[in-house]
Amino acid sequence: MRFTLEYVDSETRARAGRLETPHGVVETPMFMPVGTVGSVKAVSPRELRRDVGAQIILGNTYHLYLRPGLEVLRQAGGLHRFMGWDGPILTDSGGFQVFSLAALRKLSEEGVWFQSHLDGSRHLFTPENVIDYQRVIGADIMMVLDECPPGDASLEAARRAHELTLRWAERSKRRFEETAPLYGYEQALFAIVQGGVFPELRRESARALVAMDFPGYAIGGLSVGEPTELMYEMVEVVTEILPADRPRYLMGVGTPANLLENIARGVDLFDCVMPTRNGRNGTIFTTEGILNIRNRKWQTDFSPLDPGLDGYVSQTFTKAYVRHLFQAGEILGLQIATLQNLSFYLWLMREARRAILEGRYRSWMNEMLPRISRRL
Ligand code: PRF
Repeated sequence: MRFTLEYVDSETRARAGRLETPHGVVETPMFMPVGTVGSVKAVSPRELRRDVGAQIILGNTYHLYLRPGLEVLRQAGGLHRFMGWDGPILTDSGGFQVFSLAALRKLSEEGVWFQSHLDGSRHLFTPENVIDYQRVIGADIMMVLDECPPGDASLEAARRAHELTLRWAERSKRRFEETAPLYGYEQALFAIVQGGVFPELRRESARALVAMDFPGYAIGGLSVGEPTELMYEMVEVVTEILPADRPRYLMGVGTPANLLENIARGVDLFDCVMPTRNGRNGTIFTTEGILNIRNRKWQTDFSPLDPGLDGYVSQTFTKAYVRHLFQAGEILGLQIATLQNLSFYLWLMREARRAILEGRYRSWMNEMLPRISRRL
């Protein structure tokens, strides 16, 4: 994996880069659609590529390990082949999902015991075995196992989680170096910075992980209930320390405005369920603002879903028609809403990248923020 910085903005800390993976190039800043169980819900890989313009997607070790299970993925020849997506895949380690989904978690130095949210069966994730699992999945980019404390964690709780995450990062890296890819292409391992909302812990975490020399760094533990301003402050504190020549990935963030603000603070990669999940409940992101398509006010609005995007879905279907599909409980409504939202997120990243390369990121962002945050 190779990361090349193409341009760093002089007014903000926004960056434009190129991440070369065995399954293709990712132009940063970039948003990764979430394909938790080996499916970006309601969208086919061909649509993801051709209509949305996705360059990389995210999968979850936790879900894939539980279902379909690693033996199926191994026999399929990895997740790319299994799901028919031949672009890059990043997998989350499972740490975060264990804490947000599983029952009866028991955390120790060794790892985390949990009960499956599907059938209650008991499992242990360790820093070592989640590396092995991500080898089987065949992710281009794997993540270390970490502990993500809640947004209101005390200094003591945040310190304990950050220190455990550091020890786990060492063990992850060791296992990574002792094992080999299964499918003939290289995989990369990214570290995860923790430290809650405490600047000194964040600095400690970032410095220690940088000393371990990972090819990329994620910022975890944010957008977990803390005030937005604190999230921005923590990102700033961390990106100041992370090496300029490695990609930075802000996990699980966020709204379109969150993306632009964090790009300005030096983040290159994002993932979030917001465009897909919110789309399925009728919240549609457009170049004109955010609308709830179930609202009565769209009943006879025959304007395109998004006049500002030139894709098939944005131009072909009207607001009135998509509202009708939601009213009628038609599956097509979920597909259209998801495609529109992902197309919008990917468009936003392409525009941000262009503004960075043209040296006008700050003015572009200031003009864009009110437009994309408006409730229609
Ligand atoms: N750790 C991991 N995955 C994550 C997070 C984290 O802290 C977050 C927090 N926003 C989302 N996904 N491993």
